[in-house]
Amino acid sequence: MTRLVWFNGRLVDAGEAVVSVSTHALHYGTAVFEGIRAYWTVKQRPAIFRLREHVKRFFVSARIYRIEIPFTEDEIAEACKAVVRENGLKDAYIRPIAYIATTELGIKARDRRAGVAVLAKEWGKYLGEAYEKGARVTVSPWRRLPSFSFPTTAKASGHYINSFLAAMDAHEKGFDEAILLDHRGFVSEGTGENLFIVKDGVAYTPPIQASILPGITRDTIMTLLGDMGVEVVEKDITLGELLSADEAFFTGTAAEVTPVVEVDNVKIGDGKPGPLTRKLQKLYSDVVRGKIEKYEGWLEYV
Ligand code: PPE
Repeated sequence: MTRLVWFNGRLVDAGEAVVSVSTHALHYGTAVFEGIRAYWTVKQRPAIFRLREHVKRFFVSARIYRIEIPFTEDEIAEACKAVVRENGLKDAYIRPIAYIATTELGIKARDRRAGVAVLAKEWGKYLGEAYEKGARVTVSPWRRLPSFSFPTTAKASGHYINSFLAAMDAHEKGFDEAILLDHRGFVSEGTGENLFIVKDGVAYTPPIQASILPGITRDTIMTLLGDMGVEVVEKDITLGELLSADEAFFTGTAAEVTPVVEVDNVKIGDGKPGPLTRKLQKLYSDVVRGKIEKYEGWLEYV
């Protein structure tokens, strides 16, 4: 992480942005967070990609969990810009987090006021070489929890204990990433990415009902596909459909567009990143760097 962290309303040295070991969120996972990227643009200035949508999701996640953020959406958006600007970053990964700060033990927090921090760091390719070569993934033995267990549309820290298990399992087995199925057995998403498949020129992605996090990158890609004249269908995807796809790729703020070329050693298509995936990778990277005027509305300059 970088030197300056926005912590409860002001920029402080990272060493000062610390919490007590009694913090409610540490014991019970009661925090919500965001992952946002800033990119160095053609205007020779960094811009934050879809900042407003991320900040909005942050507040919705907090509202669902009744975590009381003592700041406005504008203040958090400004904090995101400040950590990029004041740390002198060009490309940055920004991580706002709001956590139940009470140090009183007990699940039922009487005081649900949040501590809030916004961190920033430089974060290259999320899945490393897989961005170019394509990811080799495994289907996790751990399934996504259903939306009747917790609100899967919220980006809450506690939810990630499931992703953690799946990611560790995949890593130990020598894969780049895991794909999780939902409780019914349909394809859900990666540990930190949404998934798309392409079959006969049509793109498919699992629906909200498949316990996915409704990704902002997923939304971006659906818009870009639509504008390219490619049909996108949200529907339940079976493992068989995934394995017989022509192409597959992950989307996410951190992962951007990362090809998936193998699932449990079965090649997807010819086992190389597909042509539509490549095209989207390039287009996404142009869009976030402000190279395409049509999509500049998604950029908020720092
Ligand atoms: N599903 C999950 C489970 C998820 O964590 C992410 C983001 C997505 C889908 C894609 O959402 P979006 O970023 O809005 O397109 N994962 C974040 C966390 C990565 C991490 O390892 O930490 C991210 O990409 O920032």
